[in-house]
Amino acid sequence: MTNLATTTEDLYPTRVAEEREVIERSQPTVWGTAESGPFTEAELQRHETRGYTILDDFVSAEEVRAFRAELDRLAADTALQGDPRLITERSTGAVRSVFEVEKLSEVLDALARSPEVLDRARQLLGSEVYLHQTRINYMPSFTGTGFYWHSDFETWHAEDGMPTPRAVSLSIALTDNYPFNGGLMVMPGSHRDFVPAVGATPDDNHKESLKAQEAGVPSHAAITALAEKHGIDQFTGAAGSALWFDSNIMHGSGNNITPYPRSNVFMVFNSVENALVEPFAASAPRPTHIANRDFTPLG
Ligand code: 6CS
Ligand code: FE
Repeated sequence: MTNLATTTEDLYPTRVAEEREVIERSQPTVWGTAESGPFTEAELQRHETRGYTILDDFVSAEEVRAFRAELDRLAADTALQGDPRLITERSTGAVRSVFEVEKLSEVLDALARSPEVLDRARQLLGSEVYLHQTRINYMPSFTGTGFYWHSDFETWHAEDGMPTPRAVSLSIALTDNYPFNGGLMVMPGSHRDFVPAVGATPDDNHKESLKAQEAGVPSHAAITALAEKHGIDQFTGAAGSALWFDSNIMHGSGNNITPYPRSNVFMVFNSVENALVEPFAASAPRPTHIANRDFTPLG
């Protein structure tokens, strides 16, 4: 059995010494077909082109209430104090994110395995899937800080050893997403451009990057070129709406100074044919609560 780490070619070199050309994505965005799941042909074509799909009323008001109750329960759970899965806001100490929620909440575990979710992830990725990462983002009111422009796949490739962008994220809004309360911005079509980042990954980078990302962030020049080429869309939607987005789409969110929190549950599905190997640009793999290494297909 050859050691995958040495034979998996690095198709997307990043965290390099100096600025490099954008790498054209060599993999599809949609791997399945209209026959293989709930997305229609038209929806799949738009997802292939834009790199994201918005589904209004993806979960019911009742489910939103149940997920919000879990969000509040986890944020208040004293047993989670000091747990590495709980990330606080640098400025206020307020809860910013909780990771690995499928292991902390039966309600959210059931959501990840529900046909509405699982069949769509399988269809987009054209294979069995497993959970690479899950988190709840609180984006609290008044002091919630956002996430600077980045590609998730750039981080997952560099720090988690994800070979190709054959992964998709689902973000379900648990509060109303307005344009003004730290809503997610995406550059439609940018998922087809891989932007190599400049600068080596610090050891234990995740200890800082989950509060504010420094390594792996594209340069102003790269962001400007990408924004000129693709434009910027803002994801707004009522609580219960869902955003499916490609692992490599350039996205970010602003701070939230309004009285309205912008909370969401975030689940990342990776193809079982894209299982993690050794990190491509980091000294050690990240902990499994951030990058799951149990590739058993989700059922
Ligand atoms: O490092 C990560 O895996 C996380 N960081 C961000 C900003 N988005 C994706 C992911 O949750
Ligand atoms: Fe992200």
